[in-house]
Amino acid sequence: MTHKPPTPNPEWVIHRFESVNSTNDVAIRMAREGAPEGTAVIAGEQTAGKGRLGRSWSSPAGDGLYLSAILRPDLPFDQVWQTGFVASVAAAEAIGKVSALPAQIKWPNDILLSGRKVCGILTEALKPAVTPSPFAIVVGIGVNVNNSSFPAEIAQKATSIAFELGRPVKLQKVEGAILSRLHTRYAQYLSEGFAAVLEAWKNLDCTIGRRVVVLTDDSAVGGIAMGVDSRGDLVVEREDGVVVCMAAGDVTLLDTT
Ligand code: BT5
Repeated sequence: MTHKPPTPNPEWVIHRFESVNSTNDVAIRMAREGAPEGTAVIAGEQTAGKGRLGRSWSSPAGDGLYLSAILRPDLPFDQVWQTGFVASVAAAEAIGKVSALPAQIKWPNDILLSGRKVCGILTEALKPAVTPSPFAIVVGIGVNVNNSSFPAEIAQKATSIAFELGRPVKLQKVEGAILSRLHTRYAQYLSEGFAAVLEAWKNLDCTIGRRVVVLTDDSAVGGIAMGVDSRGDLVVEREDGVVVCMAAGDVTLLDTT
């Protein structure tokens, strides 16, 4: 089967909302109803923005970009996780371009400016059984654009583009850059494969070589981040010399660069 790449930016078909619970939830509903690849949902505010693993994403009105894009790659379903890497490369490049600051990726797909989280990515997939084939992936991207403050629980680890630059930034500019880079990197992923995207990811990554603690539901693994393997797992050498591959988790960087 041949795969049709998404319509090129600016021809994404964008559905705009003032306020939604979650752009991912809206996009999932649209995907179930057959919305094609290249459909994007953008909201001015999310009342129940989602992070990974049931966590929440602070989404105040007017300050951030809340965007979900529907992709329908003609690829094996077990490669869905790779689109998270595609999106994180695209988001880091877009934020870097708009801000002219060095945006970096912390494994697996947090985007950081000055070591603080400026963007998070949540990828969700619908199997062919619940959506017209090929299956659908919803890539949710949240960017702190003009936030000048954050809820107390994230104040120490979050930042916005405007906060870093000391001046406001046009949301439209960030949106255009994200959609453009997402299109480019997704097209590259489809034509060249995951290795090319992973190479770009590695060039933006700030995790490898650092002393880390990786928290999962039931463990905390400390050591040196040695690399990312072909499955996207983080390879950590523990202090006792044992090397472990982490498929999921939250990384805390312990040393400074
Ligand atoms: C993420 O999860 O980072 C994925 C966030 C995805 C948000 C987008 S917005 C558009 C689309 N629609 C949605 O409903 N979601 C997507 P995770 O790695 O689990 O990080 C969540 C954690 O980041 C929270 O537990 C907080 O500690 C922190 N956090 C929450 N809001 C934040 C914000 N605005 N900026 C920085 N950190 C935040």
